[in-house]
Amino acid sequence: MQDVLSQYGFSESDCSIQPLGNGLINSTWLLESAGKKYVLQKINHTIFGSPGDIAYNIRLLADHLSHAHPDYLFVSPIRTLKGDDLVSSAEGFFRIFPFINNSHTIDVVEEPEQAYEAAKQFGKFTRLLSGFDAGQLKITLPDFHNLGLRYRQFEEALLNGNAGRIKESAILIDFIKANKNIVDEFERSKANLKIRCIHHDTKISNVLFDEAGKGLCVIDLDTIMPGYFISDVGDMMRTYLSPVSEEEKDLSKIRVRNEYYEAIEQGYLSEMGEELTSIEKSFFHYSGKFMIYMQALRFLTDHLNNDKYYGAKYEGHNFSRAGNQATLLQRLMEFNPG
Ligand code: GN1
Ligand code: MG
Repeated sequence: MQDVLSQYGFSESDCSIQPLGNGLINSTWLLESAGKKYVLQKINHTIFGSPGDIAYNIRLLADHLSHAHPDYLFVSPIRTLKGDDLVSSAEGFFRIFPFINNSHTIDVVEEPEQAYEAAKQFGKFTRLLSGFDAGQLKITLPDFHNLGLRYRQFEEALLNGNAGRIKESAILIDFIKANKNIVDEFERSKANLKIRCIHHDTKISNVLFDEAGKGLCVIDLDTIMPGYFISDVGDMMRTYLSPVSEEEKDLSKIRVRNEYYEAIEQGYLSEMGEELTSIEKSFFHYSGKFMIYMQALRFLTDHLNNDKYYGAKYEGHNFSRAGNQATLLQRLMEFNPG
């Protein structure tokens, strides 16, 4: 790490470094040096093929927002002594963000107000960038939320994946196939959805809160790309509606909570209500089905492909996550908002 730290003028002997957060893709640490806190992150280069594109996007947005909305808190990386946003070392690609004082993240939504605040922050982010041409952004993960492609990757895994796992997953595979209409609806909806600046990873731990519990800003900016609002609203439904996360193995605990659904809707529309067209609004409820189905599909596909994308902390981990998400989808399909 010394090689990386020295490029910022830090020395390993003066720094304390502790693991931070629980993201599945990148590695994150809290770095403390000379009484100041930072967030050090190693980008997963296997997944993000061009880390320089991420740095490019964040810089482009930071420059735009600092002119168009100077009061908006947008956390961009600190620069190295040479002025770079990103360090490439023998161990990979690293960057350092300032730690926002008196801020914290949460891992589980425990109050509807938290869902409201988070939804408001994600809505605000897209709204403030409505005057920015999303087409200028580099595509950091091609086809990230292309549900049609995700389905084709699933079909490919059924042909060439782990045969034993395919056999054991029959019930889940059938459930995914039986709900393929969600993919077809995506293909039909696209013509009606505007291309916007979308965060694409709106889990609650990607929002910073202040001490009073108000949302401060959004973080984890690597998947900001042109996209559809259903990605952000849907991922909030996926991760805020149920009292338990995708890691829960006791499926009886998975529920859809109406007050959280309303909080997402009110929070997001408090910012985006005037931005979304009425046709887009008609896809609001579909968002949740879209994202939960996609996550079930991605976890199941990865299980069939021997966990090569997400990794697994125990045997059958991605199978368990896929079953969790399938149950959540089932609960959402039974749910009537209001
Ligand atoms: C990954 O790394 P993390 O936890 O922010 C994934 C998301 C999934 C999520 C599921 C780049 O996000 O798309 O929804 O896991 N990010 C990538 O927990 O694949
Ligand atoms: Mg992420």
